[in-house]
Amino acid sequence: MYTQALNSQDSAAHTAKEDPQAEARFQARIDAEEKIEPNDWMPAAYRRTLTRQIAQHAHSEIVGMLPEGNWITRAPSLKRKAALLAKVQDEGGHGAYLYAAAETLGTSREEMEDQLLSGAAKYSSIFNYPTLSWADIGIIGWLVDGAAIMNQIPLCRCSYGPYARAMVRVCKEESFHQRQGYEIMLALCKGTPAQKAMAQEALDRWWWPVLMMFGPPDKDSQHTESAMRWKIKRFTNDELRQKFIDATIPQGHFLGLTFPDPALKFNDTTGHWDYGDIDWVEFKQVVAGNGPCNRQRMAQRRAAHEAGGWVREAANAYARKRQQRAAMSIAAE
Ligand code: FAQ
Repeated sequence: MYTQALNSQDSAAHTAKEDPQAEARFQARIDAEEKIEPNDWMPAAYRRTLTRQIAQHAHSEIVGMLPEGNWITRAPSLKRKAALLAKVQDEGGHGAYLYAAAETLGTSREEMEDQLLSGAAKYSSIFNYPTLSWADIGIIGWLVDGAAIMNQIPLCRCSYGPYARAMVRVCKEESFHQRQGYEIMLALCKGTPAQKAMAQEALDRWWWPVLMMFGPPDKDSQHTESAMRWKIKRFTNDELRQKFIDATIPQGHFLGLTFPDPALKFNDTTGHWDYGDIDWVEFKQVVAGNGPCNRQRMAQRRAAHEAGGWVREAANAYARKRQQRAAMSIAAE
């Protein structure tokens, strides 16, 4: 998407030598809300943190196809199947834009894929939970996409141009995903007592893991301070989590559902919903690879990568053939 316009890896723009004056000019551009583009000078740490965040985001979209993909063959109607197929394809597309945006920072897609498949790279904790019932598909759209939108709308104003631009389209698609999820929940909650119970049971399992999507509390977040200074992040993890909770509680109450948090209470003084303690030990376990589905997800990704080997070989052979033909026609001129 962008890489054809880039300077080579060893260009002056890419190898950002630490230089206080250049850093001050860079920060001034950020403070003036200018976008940083791939060939611009940037501090090595800015490049590193963006590559990390965008790659993790891309991996999340790709691994995130698995829990919902699990239900495509079991969707309860043709309409639901068509919508779910389209949604899962959209997530694959988001992964592709994000890998392209990360490549502009100098790391190849192959390297990023290797990091995912070797277990060296992270992806969102939420995709390590199982989808046990059809209501889980409603919950993923309503809450997981809802949390993703809350986090990604501010990323449309991220200082790095390619990431910000990719986010604009991603957010449009995520908002369709969120609405289709909420509509599934509405249908279940207006349905039979068994359907309503299925919706409640799904909310009980997913609520706390969804709150973990926003990352560790601010006091434990390693990257927030620098990411805010560089205007990669516009809000802290806790700020976004609170915004999400405030927006979501009334939606859940409209469905007639109860959130599995006895401490949840509207605070008239702050104007926000107070909530109970998140189990950060569980979060750390899931991120460390010990969640309910981590091993299954990675096994599925590795198998898909191996099964797609012939496509990569064919694409490379075709690219070589085109290059040879182009070289021959130049030689013949
Ligand atoms: N899971 O210092 P911070 C979606 C890691 S897309 C796993 O606070 P930061 C679409 C973090 O990477 C969902 N790891 O980090 C969809 C860091 O590790 P490192 C993904 C997590 O970057 C819907 C360490 O903890 N969205 O759902 C998590 O400033 C439906 C310290 O944390 C994005 O990636 C976590 N939940 O803030 C697809 C959005 N949280 O690298 C299919 C972009 C934190 O130092 C179906 N990313 N960590 O080893 C971000 O906004 C940020 O990266 C945060 C974390 C907010 C996720």
